[in-house]
This record gives sequence, C-alpha cells and structure tokens, in this order.
Amino acid sequence: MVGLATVFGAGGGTSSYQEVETTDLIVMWGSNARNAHPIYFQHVLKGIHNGAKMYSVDPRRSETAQWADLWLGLNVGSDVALSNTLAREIIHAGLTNKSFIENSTSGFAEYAASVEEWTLEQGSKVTGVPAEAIRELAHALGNAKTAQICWTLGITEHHNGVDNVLSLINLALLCGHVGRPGAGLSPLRGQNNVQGGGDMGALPNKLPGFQDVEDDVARTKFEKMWNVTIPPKNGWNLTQMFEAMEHGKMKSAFVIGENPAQSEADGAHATALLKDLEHLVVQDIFLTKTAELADVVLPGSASWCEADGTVTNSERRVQRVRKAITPPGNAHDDIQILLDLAALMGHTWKYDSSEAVWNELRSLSPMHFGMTYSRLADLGGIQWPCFSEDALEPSYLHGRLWAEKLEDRGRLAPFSVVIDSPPVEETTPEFPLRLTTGRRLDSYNTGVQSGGFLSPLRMAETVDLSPEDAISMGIVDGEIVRITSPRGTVTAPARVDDGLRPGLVFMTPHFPNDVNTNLLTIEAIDPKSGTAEFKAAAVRIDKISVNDKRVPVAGE
Ligand SMILES: Nc1nc2c(c(=O)[nH]1)N[C@H]1C(S)=C(S)[C@@H](COP(=O)(O)OP(=O)(O)OC[C@H]3O[C@@H](n4cnc5c(=O)[nH]c(N)nc54)[C@H](O)[C@@H]3O)O[C@H]1N2
Ligand SMILES: Nc1nc2c(c(=O)[nH]1)N[C@H]1C(S)=C(S)[C@@H](COP(=O)(O)OP(=O)(O)OC[C@H]3O[C@@H](n4cnc5c(=O)[nH]c(N)nc54)[C@H](O)[C@@H]3O)O[C@H]1N2
Ligand SMILES: [Mo]
Repeated sequence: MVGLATVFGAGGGTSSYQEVETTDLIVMWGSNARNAHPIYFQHVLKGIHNGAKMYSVDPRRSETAQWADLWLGLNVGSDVALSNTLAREIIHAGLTNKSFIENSTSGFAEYAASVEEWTLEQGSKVTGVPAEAIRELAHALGNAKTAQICWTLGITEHHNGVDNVLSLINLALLCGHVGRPGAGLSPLRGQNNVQGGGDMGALPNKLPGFQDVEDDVARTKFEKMWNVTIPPKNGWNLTQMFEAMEHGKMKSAFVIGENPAQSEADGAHATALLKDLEHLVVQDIFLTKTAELADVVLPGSASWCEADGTVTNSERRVQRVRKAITPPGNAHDDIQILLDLAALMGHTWKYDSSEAVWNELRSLSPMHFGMTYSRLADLGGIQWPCFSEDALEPSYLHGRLWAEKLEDRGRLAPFSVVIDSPPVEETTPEFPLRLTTGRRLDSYNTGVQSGGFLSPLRMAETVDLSPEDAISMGIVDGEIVRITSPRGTVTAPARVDDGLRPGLVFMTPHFPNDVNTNLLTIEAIDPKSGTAEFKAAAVRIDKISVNDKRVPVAGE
C-alpha cells in the first residue's frame, strides 16, 4: 500500500473483481490466490474461461501456477531484476504506451536509462528464468489491450517489498495498464477486513479515511469530534514496536486480534520481548500463545458473525455484516470492550448502534460520506471513494489519477528507479537452502482459528523440498528431518514436491504448536513499510540419525 500511495496518492488496489473476468491478461505475481484468495480466484477462472491469458511469477509451481499459460519460476527475491528486464524488453520492442506515458506519467527517461543494463541475458542469469519466458511475458504485457497485475506476499514480504511493488507499478505505467476498465493493479489483501482496518485509521500515520495524523487541519477535526488531544506525530508500526521493546522504549502493549508470539519473524526473540514487557493486555476470542504471556486477558470478544458492522475487501468494497447469532456467555463486541475501557479512563463515548459509529465516520471521512447503511444494504456494498449520497464513482481508480489529497489529484504518476537487492540472508555452505514460507488452502495463519477442530481437509506441517534435493540428501517422503537456520531448529516430516526447484524449501506458519516455522525466519524488515522478510531465510536440512529417533527409556 505504501508503493501505491507513493505513486498514485491512494493506498488501495485500483481495480474491481469483475474486471479480471473481462481482461486480456492476468499476471499473478507472488500470489497463490488459488489457495489464499479462493473467491477472487473464481473471478480469475472466469477470466481464463473468457479467453484471458494467465502468467504466474512464483519461485514455486504453486496451485495457482498450475492454472497459468506460463509459469516463470524465479529465484526468491529476484523480482526487481525480473521486472526491470521485462521493462527493457518492452521498451526495446517498441511496445510502450507512448500517449499514456506522455500524458499521465513523469520520470520516464530516467527510468528507461536505469533498466538499460537489464538485457534478457542479464535478467535470466539473476532470476533463473529462461530468457525466452521473460521475452514472452514482456510481449504479452506490451501487446495486451488490458491487463490485471495482481500481487501479494511474494512481493511484499521482503526487505525491499515497497521497491518490489514500485517495480510492478512501473510495468503498468509503461504499458498504460491502469485507469481503464479491465486494466489495473490488484494487491489482494490478507484478511476479510484488512483493507477496512487501514481505511479506519488502524495505521500509525493515518486517521480514518487515510487522513494524515501529522496534518494539523485533519487532526483538529478529529480532536473536536472526539474531545481529545491526538499526539501530533506518527506512531510506530509493528516492527518499530518490537524495536522499541528491544530498546526499552516501549513498556506495555494492548494486542487485539493478533497472535504475534507465533506470527512474528524470529519467534524466539519476539516472544522474549513480549514476555519482558511490564504490562501486556490481549483481547482475543481464543486463549492464544500471546494471551498466555499477558498480564490481562480480555476474553470473549464477539466474533464477526456475532457482531454488526462493515468489512472492506481488496477491491475497496464496503459491505455490511450482520449479527447472525448471539455471542455466548459474557462475550462482548470488541467495540463494547473499548467503550468500557474509555469510560474507565473518564470518557463517555455513547454509540447506541454500529450505524451510529459508521455515521460518525462518514461525517469525518469524505471518501466514505456517500455510504449510508441503507445504501450499503440496497446496493449490496459500495466501493470507495464515494463522496455523495446520490452518485457512485467508477469501479476502477485513477482514470483521472484520483488521490485522497486534493493537491495530488490530476498530478502525473511518477516512474520509480528501482535497484535490484537480493535477500538479506545469503545461502552459505552451512545453510545452503533457500526457505520461503506461505499458505495452504486448509489452514489459516497461526492456526488459532483453523487448528482446534478436526477437518478432513486439514494437513499437518511438512517441509517441502524438490525431488532433486531429496535424492541428493537421501531423504524419502514423510521422513522426519531437522531444519536449521541461523536462529533456530525445528523438526518436521519432509514432503517431496515437484513444484519446487532445487535449492528451494517451503514451509507454512500454520502449525506453530507442533512446528514453529517462525523460529527459523529472519527479522530483516523493509524500513519503508515495516514488513518482515518472511519469504527468504537460509536453512540447512539434516537427516535425523537413528540414535536421535530412539524413544527415551523411562528414567533416562
Ligand atoms: N487458506 C488460507 N488463505 C489465506 C490465509 C491463510 O492463512 N490460509 N491468509 C490470508 C493472509 S493474512 C494473507 S496476507 C494472504 C496471503 O496470500 P498469498 O500472498 O498469496 O500467500 P503466500 O502463500 O504467503 O505467498 C504467495 C506466494 O509467494 C511466493 N513467493 C515466495 N517468495 C517469492 C519471491 O521472492 N517472489 C515471488 N514472486 N513470489 C514469491 C510463494 O511461493 C507463494 O506461492 O492470504 C490470505 N488467505
Ligand atoms: N513465516 C511466516 N510468518 C508469517 C507470514 C508468512 O507468510 N510466513 N505471514 C504474516 C502475515 S501476512 C500475517 S497477516 C500474520 C498473521 O498473524 P496474526 O494476525 O498474528 O495471526 P492469526 O492467526 O490470524 O491471529 C488472529 C487472531 O485474531 C483473533 N480474532 C479473530 N476474530 C476476532 C475478533 O472478532 N475479535 C478479536 N478480539 N480477536 C479476533 C484470532 O482468535 C487470532 O488469535 O502472520 C505473519 N507471519
Ligand atoms: Mo496477512
């Protein structure tokens, strides 16, 4: 979102889901939507059915890649090298969209000069993708009338995640694949309402409606409404909070709906920092590992089907959710718990319904103003921005370079010079394998919401490796092996996967109580977004000797 906001001035995907059904070209870049966004993927499948070509850019031949016309299996962390090479080929083949570049962008000449070194040969050498495949995707991008470029964590969870995103935006600008129906950029969001969380100001530098905390006019508007003084400086993001804990600058934390003891990179270190806090409060619907470390647990917040409100999805569509069942026992809405806490701190915030909260938001956030509850119900959801109660904006963004800030509107979208930067942790003779981590269809994040019940779909953790590596290490499918990174060791059954190229290993964060993958991952972060490099660590796999496997005799 930082990358999109930098170029376009708005932190959201530019397209709507329907557009992927009618586009000519779909590029799934570092996204395994078949598993992680199955509903969006139904729209993708319709697009393929309607004749769209699909390309997958992923180090693994993932379940998504299996549906693609062509899979570009690149080395982990070589995305900037690949996109710069694509750009050079598009430019040299004369396939750029000249009128779009001239009328809507800035900085083309400098950008074009910066990609000049990225010949197909050089790109192929760094990315591991055959030159012919790079050429094919470049020409597909250059020749398509409309293209959708979709990306997710394979792009963002790197120490240079923002640069990765900028490099994909460059490709869209080069070919004019933005600001028209069917052409656009789709960063698919993680949870059902992660977009909504950001829109509502759950970011350290933004107030609701992406209004800047450090903007005095915006801040004063909120201070008046809430009758409080808001700190005038941006706060810390999640990784900065952990840094602040490390340096003793942050002494307490209030965690709502997150399980950082198991989801943070370099988990042993993260857990130690949480343990060391003077005061930790956790508000969750389950007693998580993080809650076990807490001084105070606020249990029984009502889950989503037990509460009224709205969620906002990856296409910026706000939809109503309605309370379907009554929460059990003494469980409260999360907002009720917050109101009770505010009351204890001397503030009487009175909202008699979720609609009252929403109407306050509408009065403060222009991009939400037109979305009344009755309109949301009548239309089944509305995309932002929606400025007026009796009109709708186009379903795609940036037809006229729309931005939250008035001064950004109508300005030209800048190309960004982006430099290739390989993963922080190189593979070495001691740790010769590249570990990347990600998701499976059957489980969810740290497993809190998908681990406690028996589902015929749910698998246990495995460490996936290529057939070539399995043979050279003498490892058979299902054999328990030891995986070690510079930070920790775990054991897991091996799974031989012919979708993996030699040297690549894949694990999930889904089963941390059995196999805590995040004991292996590295805490390197992208300073521009605060995102950790979950997608690239160096590891070693060792066979476990017969002695290690021996069950200890009682008393031993
Ligand atoms: N079933 C299920 N669905 C989920 C979730 C879940 O846990 N389970 N979690 C939700 C959440 S919070 C999120 S954020 C989304 C995430 O959705 P995705 O980002 O699609 O999921 P991941 O599997 O983490 O990563 C996507 C792909 O990135 C690839 N990749 C790794 N390194 C690189 C690289 O260097 N370059 C490129 N180009 N690709 C790379 C991986 O091989 C993987 O296939 O899923 C959401 N949906
Ligand atoms: N190795 C590795 N690690 C990763 C990733 C990776 O790809 N690889 N991905 C990263 C990503 S993208 C993400 S998003 C994080 C996810 O990390 P987390 O967000 O820490 O993991 P979740 O398991 O989704 O935890 C969500 C918590 O919210 C609680 N919850 C659900 N509904 C409600 C509610 O209505 N109210 C309250 N109060 N609580 C609720 C659940 O019980 C659960 O404990 O993991 C990150 N960690
Ligand atoms: Mo996520």
